[in-house]
Amino acid sequence: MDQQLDESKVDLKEASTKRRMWKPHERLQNIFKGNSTWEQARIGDVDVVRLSVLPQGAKLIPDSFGVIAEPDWKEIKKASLPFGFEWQQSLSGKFDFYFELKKGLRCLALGERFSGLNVRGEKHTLISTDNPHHDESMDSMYKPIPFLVVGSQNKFFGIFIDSAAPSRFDLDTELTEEGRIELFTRRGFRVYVFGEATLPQLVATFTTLTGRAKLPPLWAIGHQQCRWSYPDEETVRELASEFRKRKIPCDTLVLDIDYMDEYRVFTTNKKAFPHFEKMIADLKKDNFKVVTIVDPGVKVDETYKHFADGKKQNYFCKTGEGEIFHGKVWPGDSAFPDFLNSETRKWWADSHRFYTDAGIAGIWNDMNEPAFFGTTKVLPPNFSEMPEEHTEFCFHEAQDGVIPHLEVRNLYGFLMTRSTHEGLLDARPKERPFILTRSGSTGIQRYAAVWLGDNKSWYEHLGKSIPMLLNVGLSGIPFAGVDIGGFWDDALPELVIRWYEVGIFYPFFRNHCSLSGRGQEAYAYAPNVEAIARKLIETRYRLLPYIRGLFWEHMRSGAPLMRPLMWHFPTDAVACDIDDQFMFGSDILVAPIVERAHEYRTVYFPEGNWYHFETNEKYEGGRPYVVNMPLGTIPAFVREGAVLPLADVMQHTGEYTTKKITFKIYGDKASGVFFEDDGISWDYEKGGYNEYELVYTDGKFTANKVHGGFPSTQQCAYQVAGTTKSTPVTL
Ligand code: MIG
Repeated sequence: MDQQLDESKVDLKEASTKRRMWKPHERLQNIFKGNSTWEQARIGDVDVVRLSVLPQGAKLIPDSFGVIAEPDWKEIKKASLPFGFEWQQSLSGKFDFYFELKKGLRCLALGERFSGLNVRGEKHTLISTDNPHHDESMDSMYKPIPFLVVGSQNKFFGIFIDSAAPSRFDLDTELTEEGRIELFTRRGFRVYVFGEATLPQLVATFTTLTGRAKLPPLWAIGHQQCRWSYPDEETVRELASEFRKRKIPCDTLVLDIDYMDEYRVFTTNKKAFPHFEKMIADLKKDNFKVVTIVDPGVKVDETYKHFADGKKQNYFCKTGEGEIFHGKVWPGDSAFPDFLNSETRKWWADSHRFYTDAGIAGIWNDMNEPAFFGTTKVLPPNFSEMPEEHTEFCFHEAQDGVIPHLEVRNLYGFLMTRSTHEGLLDARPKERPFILTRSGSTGIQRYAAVWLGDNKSWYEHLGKSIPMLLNVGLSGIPFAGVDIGGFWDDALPELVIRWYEVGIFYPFFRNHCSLSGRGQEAYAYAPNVEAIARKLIETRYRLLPYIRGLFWEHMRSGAPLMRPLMWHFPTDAVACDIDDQFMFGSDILVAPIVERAHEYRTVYFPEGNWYHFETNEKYEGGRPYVVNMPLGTIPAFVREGAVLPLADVMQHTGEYTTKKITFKIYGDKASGVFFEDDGISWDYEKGGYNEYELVYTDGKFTANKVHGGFPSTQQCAYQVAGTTKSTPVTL
């Protein structure tokens, strides 16, 4: 069977006819004959209307894996929706949504897009895709999340299509002030329309509906080092000893595909890693966690336990003829677990005992779009409706019967990761699991951190990481980052330093690169470069108490850690347009240099006063400044009125409690939050944490205990920024 789309086989005539059907001014006839209902609920501070659509012939509205909240829905006759929102079915495998998109309204979120912050004026196809060439002409990426936010100032609306099928958003590309969404499905689905509300309210409501990230283990927000690949035990041990010897802080070493026996998941390569468990145990003594990659493709090999088991139990996706579907990935011909099947998920989850027994701390799920070699475009260019049957890919057993892959493709990575999450939780119920995933869809934040896949060691990609991560955050995912230094190509030292300057503010903080090209570890360069990298990584560790507070805030409000300026300054038109700066929580403005051979950049300061993180120089808000930022600058400015909890430098988070926390005060009147718990267990869910409100006024500092439930051993002090005096504080 043809497993990859062959573009040479595309019928051009048919393609052009179908393309002509995409005319913004022409609407095709509405052929809908199924059932639909409107309901309304109040979620948080926001009114939400939901439309449920069951097309003719479809059996049921499939369970949503993304939505977890069940508010009190009240049926209504007809909803009055913002923007003249309308919907219809124009082909048996296609639904259309139309809405006005008045000039000046911004479009945000939509998961992972190669785009600036405002995704307006573009077409966006939402189908999970492994395309390692990130450039302007690419469309789909790894994480499709059909949640669109539209608005400006304090008035935002949201549209969320709760369907695993592909969709295409046209956000006024024709400049007719109209938005259109096509959803390609034959199954039932739901659409949620939120608003109006402020941006924070909207994200709070969306994440109430689709869930929030729990607190990550403390170690997982420290420095992680990865490479495709550290090929053997010796290299991995050497890596660990270099970090410790050179005093470059690091918590986690990540093993890519070469730890496996010919890329068979749930195995190790005995030649390259003869003492795998011993190696992990030794690294543990040295306070390193080890994370291993796990891909979904299971090598087709009757003598391999996981293939044989999966085959026997009927856990793999099938072809149209009912055979096990084969796709080519690292192990060669591979079978793909059907994660829609709950028994498959359980089997996959349980298989992780292999890793947990060996002492592996966390799991990295890659290739779970799922990727098939050579398929960088999943939908053919003339795709205009969901075909009734299609054989390019496989079939899944879903609730409503056997269905073709494209209908549920967007769920594949999500369900794989969810299963991994269950596996780690089962094996270590008392510990917060750490999972990293490349693909994911709505709600993935409940299970994993994400990174944005195969970027390049390009300044362009360094710059793009900011708006891309901002939109990922607005889509509900707080724990995100990109490969520091860039994945493909050689990273020269200047780029790596500039990348660490930004990367210390990524919620997920990992240096990773491909096998081709030079290494880009913080110590892979000359000593002066290493010294700068060390300082930046140390700064990340100093920021950990603040970062923990931000994760805590996310849990309670849904707020991402990285926020566009408009999150806090919605009525400042200049701030709203900026996406080469961002807020890291409410107190830190990050404005990095993302170009080669630049030492100055313009920084726009929103209202208030701001202080350079390193020099404490003061900047008045409401205007731009040209700021000198030589290589190695920490590109951060602290808001006047903030109290930042900062830790002393440590080599890994195992030392966290032995280090002093300093509450750094900015301005005469300042306040902040300090959160602490054991950093690993679930006790915080039962009250086992401390939360303090930090207040500085009239020259007096107080830490008010808002919640006490954790026996702290932390040594604390406060310090007014710009002075050197540190005054002990007893909490
Ligand atoms: O086809 O496992 O995005 O981080 O190093 C490449 C090898 C497969 C893609 C991931 C990348 C990882 C690499 N993987």
